[in-house]
Amino acid sequence: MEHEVCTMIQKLSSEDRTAELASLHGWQPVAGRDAIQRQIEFADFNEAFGFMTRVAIKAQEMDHHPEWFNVYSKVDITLSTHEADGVTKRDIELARFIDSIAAR
Ligand code: H2B
Repeated sequence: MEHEVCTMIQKLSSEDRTAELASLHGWQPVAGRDAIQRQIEFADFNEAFGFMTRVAIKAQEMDHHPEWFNVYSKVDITLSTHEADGVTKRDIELARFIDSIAAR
């Protein structure tokens, strides 16, 4: 393994994770799991689903997908990198995109 190039995506260190979280909008660590979560409320279902559609297109482009739950105008999003079993820069990139399109 010593001479093998490592292509596995790495979990962020807890220092990096804390710093990245502070630069995001409204994201919280998930209790009992290495993941981050944000809940966003929109005006109605139409706004929420429009947002989800934009995130879905981005997720497909990135090949990195959210875990999410929607009830009417609320969308609950959890980001984690399954292959790393934790938060990686891919989650931060997707979170930044989400923040950039979510109404503040
Ligand atoms: N999304 C997330 N959140 N984590 C992953 O590890 C992941 C993914 N892996 N989307 C991708 C797809 C992988 O399963 C495919 C085969 O590239």
